[in-house]
Amino acid sequence: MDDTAIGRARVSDTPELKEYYKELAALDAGALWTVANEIEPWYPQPRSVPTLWRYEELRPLVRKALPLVQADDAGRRVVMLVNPGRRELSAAVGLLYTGLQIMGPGEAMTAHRHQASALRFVIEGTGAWTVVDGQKIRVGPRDFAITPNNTWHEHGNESSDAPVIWQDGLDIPLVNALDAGFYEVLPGLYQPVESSTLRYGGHLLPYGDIWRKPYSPIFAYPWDESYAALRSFPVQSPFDGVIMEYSNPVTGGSVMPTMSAHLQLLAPGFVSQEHRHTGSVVYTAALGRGYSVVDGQRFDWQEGDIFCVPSWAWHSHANVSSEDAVLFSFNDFPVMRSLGFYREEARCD
Ligand code: GTQ
Repeated sequence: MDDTAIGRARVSDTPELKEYYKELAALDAGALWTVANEIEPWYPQPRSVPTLWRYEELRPLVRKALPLVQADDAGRRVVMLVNPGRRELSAAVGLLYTGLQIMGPGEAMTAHRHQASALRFVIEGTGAWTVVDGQKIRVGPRDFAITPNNTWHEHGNESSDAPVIWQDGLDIPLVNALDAGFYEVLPGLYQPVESSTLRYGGHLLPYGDIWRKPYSPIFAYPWDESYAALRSFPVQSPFDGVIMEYSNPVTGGSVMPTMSAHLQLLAPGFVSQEHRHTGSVVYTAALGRGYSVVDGQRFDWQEGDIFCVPSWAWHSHANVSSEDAVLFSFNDFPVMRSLGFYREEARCD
């Protein structure tokens, strides 16, 4: 990986060249060899850095937002997680956004839709609901739900006593990097609820129906069933423990075209091997405690903590406690795979 090798750009500045670069700049042009090694690195060079956000530290500030801003003024009352390597972008890692949204008892947000896809992972509180394209979904702690792009959605908290805090995951930075963002507020502000039972929630295809949409018809994936499935599966990945992908049952693929999500069980005493891959991942400690090593940095995590793994960073996960540890995560692998950008490597030394 030698930038002085033939095949890399290795032109030294001279007074004539500097003059020449000025002439090019005046015409809104430039010489490729001045930037070639930077814009075509040997391997991915993310500016996002491995970061851990501790729930214990964030929670009081998330709760502080409740009386400070009206939900209707904020649109959504969310504390977003900003990667310290790239503060100018509202992204947690790579082109993924995440945040902690708080909804007070009895609160309801207005309906909107946008080009970005969204997913939710409930951290605490029992009264959360969301209406996605007319179907009302109720979610509790550790449940996972999706709001595919351009579906009308609104949400709230119907409990009478405690706030709900859930994690939002969106591909907003990806949509913006591609200059493809659109946003609409629903005329009338609230969707008529067609059904308070999820139409496809029983995993049954209604008579006469052929599902042709590019996302999963299952909008909510409850924790109890997901955790039970993880616990019953005997095969472990050396890198991830018992890991399962939330999937679209129609295709067997990811729940949405741009983002996928996983749940993984690290059994007591499990210490993974290291691997790296293209694509960015945001992890949430769903249950128990453990640690992950990302690019040589150790992050000890416990329930509610969120951390990220930038593209191509070596990482491993461990649970040295005597209880189960479960990580929820979401990623941009579907984008990487569909563009032919996905690569993975195990550490062999
Ligand atoms: O619920 O649609 O955290 O549009 C950020 C942007 C949540 C949402 C966020 C959004 C949403």
